[in-house]
Amino acid sequence: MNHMDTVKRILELLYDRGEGFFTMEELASASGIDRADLDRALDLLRHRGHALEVVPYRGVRLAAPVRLDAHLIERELGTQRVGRCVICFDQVDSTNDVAFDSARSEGADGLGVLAESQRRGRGRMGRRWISPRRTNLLLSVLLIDPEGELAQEALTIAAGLAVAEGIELPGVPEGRLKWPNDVLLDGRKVAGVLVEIRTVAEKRTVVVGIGINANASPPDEEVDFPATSLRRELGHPVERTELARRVLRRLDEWVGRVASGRMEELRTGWMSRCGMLNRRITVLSGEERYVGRALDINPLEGLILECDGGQRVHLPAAGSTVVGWGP
Ligand code: BT5
Repeated sequence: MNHMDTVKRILELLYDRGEGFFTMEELASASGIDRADLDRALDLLRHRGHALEVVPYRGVRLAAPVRLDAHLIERELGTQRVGRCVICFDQVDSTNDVAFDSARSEGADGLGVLAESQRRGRGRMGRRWISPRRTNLLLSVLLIDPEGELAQEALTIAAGLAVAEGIELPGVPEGRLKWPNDVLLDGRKVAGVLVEIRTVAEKRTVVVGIGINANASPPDEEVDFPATSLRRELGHPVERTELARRVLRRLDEWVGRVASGRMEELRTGWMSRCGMLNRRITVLSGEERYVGRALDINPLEGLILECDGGQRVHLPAAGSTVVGWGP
């Protein structure tokens, strides 16, 4: 085993032990190195940003919150496309931008970009995404789509479903989707999705950006819709590595469905988690305001609304926001 493999192995051992400690002797022997090499490997882990807690007579463990680490996320992930390669940053402007910037690299399709914080995290239509450092998941997945198989509308729904499934933990209420791009728990926003499309090196390139409030959410006065976090729902902190892995796996499945045109599965998935079907809602779409009953979703065309005047309209996800809903 080379030096880097040893460091990865030590990280795995520490991570898998969770809150438990490893004595130095035990850790050295489990990773097959001597004490001096172990000290060097632990220094390297610290250098990579992992906080270690060393307690006399007990040993060493990873301090919480565990820093997001590409190796721990990629390890035996088992996905076809999404997250085959992962990179983690401390701070970036926006993980969506980093993903687009990586699109020219060899084998970039499916790349997952995570960051501990963003300087300019964005939502749709110039809005901001707020997330304190090292608390939540800020994730972007790059998909190179030269054949145009991945429609923006469909991917937005797919990502919402992937998040709703990925955050399913005992004690968390069922994730509901607020069209087009929000995931709610008990009527409060826990995650948002931002799908962006650009042409890079003459290829259609899609980035699915996902922000999940794992351990913190902005106070009500900072957002235009009430927010929540998984921690708030559960009453205890949430480990982000496993959460990222679950979301990547679900996203892999849903992206696979979109790529192979299985839109009916998307529609069914959305219907089963939609909190607004048959309710009277108000939608701002572009400059227009529509009030009516949400009838259906078409994963390629958007929301089908029966307006109060009786006419039916298809509202595209891009540029639309639900601003109010009633019974
Ligand atoms: C979204 O936009 O909900 C999409 C958010 C996508 C964020 C991810 S993070 C990783 C990737 N990199 C990026 O730069 N972005 C993506 P929208 O529907 O426009 O909602 C934005 C609105 O949600 C804001 O105007 C606030 O009112 C509210 N908001 C901001 N931060 C929030 C948070 N952490 N939790 C809940 N609501 C929030």
